Amino acid sequence: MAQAVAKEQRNADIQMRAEPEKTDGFSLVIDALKLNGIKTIYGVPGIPITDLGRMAQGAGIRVISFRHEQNAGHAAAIAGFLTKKPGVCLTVSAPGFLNGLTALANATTNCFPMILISGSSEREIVDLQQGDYEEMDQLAVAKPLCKAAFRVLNPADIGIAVARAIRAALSGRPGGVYLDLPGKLLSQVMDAEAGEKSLIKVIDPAPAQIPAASAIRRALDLLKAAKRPLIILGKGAAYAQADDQIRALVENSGIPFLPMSMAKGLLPDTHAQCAGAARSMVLKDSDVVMLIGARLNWLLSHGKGKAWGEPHSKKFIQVDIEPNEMDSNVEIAAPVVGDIASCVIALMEGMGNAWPAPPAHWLSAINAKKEDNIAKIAPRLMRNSAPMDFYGALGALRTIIKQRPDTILVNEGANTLDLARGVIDMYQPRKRLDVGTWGVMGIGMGFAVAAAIETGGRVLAVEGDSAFGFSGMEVETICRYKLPVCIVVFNNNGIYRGTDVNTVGPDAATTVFVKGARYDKIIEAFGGVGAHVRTPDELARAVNDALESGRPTLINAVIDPAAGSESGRIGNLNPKRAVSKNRKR
Ligand SMILES: Cc1ncc(C[n+]2csc(CCOP(=O)(O)OP(=O)(O)O)c2C)c(N)n1
Ligand SMILES: [Mg+2]
Repeated sequence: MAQAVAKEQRNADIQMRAEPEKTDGFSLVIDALKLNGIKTIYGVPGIPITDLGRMAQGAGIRVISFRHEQNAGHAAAIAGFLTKKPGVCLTVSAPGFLNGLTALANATTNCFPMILISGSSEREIVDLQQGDYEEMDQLAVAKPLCKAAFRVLNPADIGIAVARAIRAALSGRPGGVYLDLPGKLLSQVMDAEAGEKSLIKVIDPAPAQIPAASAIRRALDLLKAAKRPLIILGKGAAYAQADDQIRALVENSGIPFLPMSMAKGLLPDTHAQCAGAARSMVLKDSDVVMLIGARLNWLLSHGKGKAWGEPHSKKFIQVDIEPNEMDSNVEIAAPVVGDIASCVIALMEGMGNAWPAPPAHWLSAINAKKEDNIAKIAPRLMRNSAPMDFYGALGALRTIIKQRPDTILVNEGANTLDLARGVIDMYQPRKRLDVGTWGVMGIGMGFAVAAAIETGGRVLAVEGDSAFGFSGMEVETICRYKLPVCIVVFNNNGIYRGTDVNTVGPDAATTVFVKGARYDKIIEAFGGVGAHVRTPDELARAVNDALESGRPTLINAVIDPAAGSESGRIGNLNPKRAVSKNRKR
C-alpha cells in the first residue's frame, strides 16, 4: 500500500518536472494589476468575469461589488481622481459593459484616469453576428468614447495590454481606457514562467512635462503688466496634487483666485485672496486671466460674451498639459503647456521674491463686492424655518464642514448642487466631488463609496431627490461594506421644484415625484440609520451624529417644494420655445 502511494508520488513528480508549471488568463490579469499597484476593483459580477473577481479578492485585491455598473464605473473614475492611479471597473459583456460606459465617457470628459475592463463574448460568433450570449463588438463601441481602447486575444499579451491601459489612462491628460477581455482569454493557459516574464510594471506612467522657458517668460510678462489679474484654478489643478506649490504661487503673486467647483479647497474658500464671492465681477472686470488646469468650456461661458464683460480686450494665460486645449474657444495669449506641478514651479521661480502686488484698487474693489455679497446671503443661511429652503438647510451643512473640514463632500442635483457649491466653503484640497464637466446625475453613491474606500475618511453626500434616485440602490452597497457615508436627500418632491401640475390629464407633471416620500426608509431596509428632518437644527444634529458614529446614514431633509428654480443656476441653457401654442396639424 505504502509502496503504491510512493510510486504514485514519484510519477506525479516526474510529470511535474516534465510539464512546466502553467498559468492562465485569469491569473495573468490579476498579477498584472497587482504588479502595477492596483489595490481595488469596482464592479458587478457575472459571465465571464465572476471568477476573475473572486480570484482577485482571493489574491488580496479589494473587490467592491455594486448593484449597477454605472455606479461602479463612477466609483472607479473618482478613485482615479483622488489617487492619481487608474480606478478599475470590472463588468460583464454587452449590457454590463454599456452600463459602465457612461462612467468611462464621463471620466474621459473630466480627465479622470480610469480603466473599464469588460468581459466579452466569443469573438468568432460576435464578428459573424451569429447571436452569442450578450453579443456586442464592445471595442468598436467604446473607442470613440474614451482615450484608448484595447482588446487582448492571447494570454502572453495581457501584461502589455494592462501596461498600455495604465499608461494611456495616466499620461498626458488623464482619461478613460477600455480593456476588452474575451471570456476565452481568461481560461487560456500558458507557461507560468513565460507568463510572469510577460508582465510589465509601468515605469513613470505620467512623465513630467516641463514647460518651455520662453512660454513661462511670456506668461509672466503678461501677468506682471496686468492691472486686474485673476487666477482660475480648475480640477486639473486639484488632480495634480501640487497643493503646496499652487498655494505658494497664488500667495506669492497676491493675485485673487477663483476656484472651479472641484478645485474648491485647494486654497480655503475663506482665504483672503479667494474671489469666489465676487465671481461675476472678477470674470467681467479682470484684464489678464491665468487658467491653471481649468478649461474655457461652458462652465466658464467659453471665455467670451456677457459673463466676461464683452467687448473686452482680456488676455488669457493657460496652463494645461494638453496642447490642443489652447485656443479651443478664444485666443490664448500665453499658452503654457506642461504638467501642472512643473508649470507652477517654473512660474514661481520666474516670479522671484520681488513680484509686485496687484494694484490696490483692484483688490479693494473685489473685497468690497465680496463683503457685500456675503452680507446679503448671511441672514438666509441662518433661517431656521420649516419647511426648510435650500439656504437654511445649506447654512447648517456649511457650519458642519467648517467644523469637520476633512469630510469629503459629494454633491449632485440642480438647486441642491448649484446652491451648495456657492454656500458650503471648502478648506482642503479634493474634498469636493461633484457632477463635473457634464453635469451628470448619478455620480452620487459611486463617488461616495470610492471616496470612503480610497481615503478611509468620512463622506457627506448632499443629493437632490432626483439626483439620488440615479444611484440610490447603492445604499445597500454602503451598508454592506459599512462605509462611513452620510447621505442627505434634499427632498423637494421633484426635479427643480415639487410644485408642477399637469393640467390636461391624470398623470403627474413630468418633474414631480411622490409627495412627502420617505427616502430615509430605504437605508433602514439594509440596517443603516434613517432620519427624517424638517428644520436646519434637526438636520445639523442628524448629520453630526452620522459623521461622529461613521454609521451609514440617510437623512430625508424636507425642503420647501416651491423653493427651487428651473435647472438651478443654469436655466438660461434651456432652449426657448419659439411658438406659444401647439400648432394644429
Ligand atoms: C444623466 C442625467 N440625466 C438627466 C439630467 C437632467 N437633470 C439635471 S438636474 C436633474 C435633477 C434635479 O433635481 P434634484 O436632483 O431633485 O435637484 P433639485 O433642483 O430639486 O434640488 C436632472 C434630471 C442630467 N443632468 N443628467
Ligand atoms: Mg429635487
